[in-house]
Amino acid sequence: MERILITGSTGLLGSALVRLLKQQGLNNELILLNSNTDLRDRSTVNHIFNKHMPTFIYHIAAKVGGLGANMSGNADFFDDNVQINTNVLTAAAACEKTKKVCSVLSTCIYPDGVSLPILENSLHKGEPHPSNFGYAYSKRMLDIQGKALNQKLGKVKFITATPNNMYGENDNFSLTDGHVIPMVLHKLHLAKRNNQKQVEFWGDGSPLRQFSYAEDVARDLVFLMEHNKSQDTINIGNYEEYSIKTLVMLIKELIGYNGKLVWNSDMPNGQLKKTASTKLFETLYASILNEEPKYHTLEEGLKKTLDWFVSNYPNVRGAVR
Ligand code: GFB
Repeated sequence: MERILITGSTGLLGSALVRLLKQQGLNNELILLNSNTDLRDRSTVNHIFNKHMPTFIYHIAAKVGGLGANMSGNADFFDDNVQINTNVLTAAAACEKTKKVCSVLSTCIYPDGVSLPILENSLHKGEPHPSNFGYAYSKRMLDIQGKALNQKLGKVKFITATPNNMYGENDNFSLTDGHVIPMVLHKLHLAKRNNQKQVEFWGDGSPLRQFSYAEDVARDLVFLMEHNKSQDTINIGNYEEYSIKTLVMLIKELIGYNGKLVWNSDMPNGQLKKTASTKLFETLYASILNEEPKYHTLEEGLKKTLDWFVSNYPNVRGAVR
């Protein structure tokens, strides 16, 4: 029986992956770690590997956050993620039972200002956007350590995938540290409930982002674990791009908020654009499954996320109590 370890199994992407693998009939095979397990502690990680000797690992756990959290926490994003990643990959390399490890990067780690759409081979060709350099370099080191360990082992045991901005159920809806979709959804939900006259958003709404519903990204990870033999990262996700202003209008419509939207240019825009090509993944997917990978449209994904949020509020991360 395979033993499939998932770090970060209760978060946005981890919980979507657990749901998918259970739908595929896996259950006893799953070893689920959540944020109660401190992966920054090497002896804790080694104990888990000695106890479970996992055969496959989805390494998803990370210190993540939106633009605001990153700008005020580059040191902690770097420190925590480097410790977590180094401990997990070193233990996985030493565990002979472990056949393959799939780790997750993010399109925000690519160099800022490279030609668009971003290709995977530009990963180390320049500095990332200053708003999230701590997180970006910690994730670049995940790519580097995986390749160094593959070289040491003489085989490709460590692969990575690079999704764009993810959203969905079990996200962090914090009104300070959250990403744009959960934070805007939360703000507009409260504004409607409390009859607020207006709601404020960051920047001027002009930045562009690609958004992927976490369940679709989970599907892509399972595909890559099974079929990807390359150690070079591969971009995944919905290629469609939206301005933040368009996104906010979509959520406003979905929630039915009729108040005024205010843009605060004292708050950061962050990176203006980080369009990433998904051609490599689409080609690999079609070559094996003879079809295009299908993604929820933003409207479909937002609707599902909003329904989940409203039916679970305030038992969601970042809720106002
Ligand atoms: O999702 P987000 O926080 O992160 O912000 P990034 C996306 C865009 O939404 C930025 C704008 O242009 C923000 O200025 N925005 C407008 C808002 N109103 C709001 C608001 O109320 N809250 C938030 N959060 N944003 C992150 C990286 O960058 O992307 C992380 O810092 C990570 O490391 C993540 O990689 C995927 O897309 O700008």
